[in-house]
Amino acid sequence: MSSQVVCRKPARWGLWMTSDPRGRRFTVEKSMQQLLLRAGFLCLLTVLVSSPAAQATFHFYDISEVYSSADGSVQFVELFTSRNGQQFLGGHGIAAFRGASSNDFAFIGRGPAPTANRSLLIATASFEAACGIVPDYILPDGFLFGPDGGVSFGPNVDTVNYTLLPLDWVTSLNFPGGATGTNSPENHAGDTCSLVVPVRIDINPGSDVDRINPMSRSVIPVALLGSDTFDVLDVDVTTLSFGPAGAPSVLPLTNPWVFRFFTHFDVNHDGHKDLFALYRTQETGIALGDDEACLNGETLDETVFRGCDHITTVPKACGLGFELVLVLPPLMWVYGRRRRQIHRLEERSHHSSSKMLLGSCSDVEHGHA
Ligand SMILES: [Ca+2]
Ligand SMILES: [Ca+2]
Ligand SMILES: [Ca+2]
Repeated sequence: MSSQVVCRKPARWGLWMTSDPRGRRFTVEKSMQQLLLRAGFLCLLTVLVSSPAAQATFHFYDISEVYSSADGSVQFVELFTSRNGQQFLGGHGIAAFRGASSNDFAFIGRGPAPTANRSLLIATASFEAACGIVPDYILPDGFLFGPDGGVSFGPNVDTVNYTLLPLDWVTSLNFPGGATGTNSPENHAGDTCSLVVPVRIDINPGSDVDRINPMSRSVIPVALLGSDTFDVLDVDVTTLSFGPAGAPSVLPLTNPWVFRFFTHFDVNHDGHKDLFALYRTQETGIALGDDEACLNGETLDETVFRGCDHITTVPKACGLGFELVLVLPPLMWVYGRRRRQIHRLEERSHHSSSKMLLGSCSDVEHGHA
């Protein structure tokens, strides 16, 4: 006869306390279903405790790369983490220090996610133009100290110290370890770039309106401007390339005669000789909507440089800027020559008519006489 259960209450794990009609108390095993339910709950609890979401924080980011230009206008700090759930940056920040001086930058709100094997790029406003990728956060100019100093992330997460921060546009400090290597900033999206020496260029020199019709069959004049710190004689002219597609110069810059008489002169009259060259529009890769075009090149010691200038792209009907510069002078010359010819013919004709008139008058006078 099976016992009739009249009351139940928990005894210990896996057992129920029960009693029969005579009041004798004993324990029985729980049903398998109840045991599975309890085991499932424990598993779920374990998973929740050990899951990345439960570890969602910020402190697994480390400082991975640091750079500053000599004037402090182009600086960046790169962070890296191999873990997910590190986007909770709000309330934390980066501090640059040197002796008793320090600069602070605070993150606001959450950072971008996911974070596993991603970088965060915190850079000055001029960084994008110098390197070509968009930083995740903007630092004020001169944030990092140099040539010696340090950076910390946290507080109390990661701190790096340096004695000689590279300022050469080529190398940066990489951490952990602080080794010097070619700069390689990377943002959260995974975009990477390398800083290059910035130089100045002038597209359509002497003209404030740099209109370019991308479909034009003409050429675009570009002056690479020399300065106190940049001598265009140091340029390896075979490396010059203009526009997104890297058009080569139409002028043979390696020809000493061409170089001396057509390309190497002071275009903007500032006392520094410049390097003038022409690039075929359709080889530049400039497209409608582009608002900037850049000239890339290397110096003879293989230092990479880049200079950019603003442009306005226009459709074919409006893109007459440089074409008119080329076509108008000969047209004006032909027009002027034609006008002079007509004027001379008119003068001759007027002179002949006057003579005839004078002759007939004289005949009349003689007739009267
Ligand atoms: Ca890097
Ligand atoms: Ca210009
Ligand atoms: Ca000049």
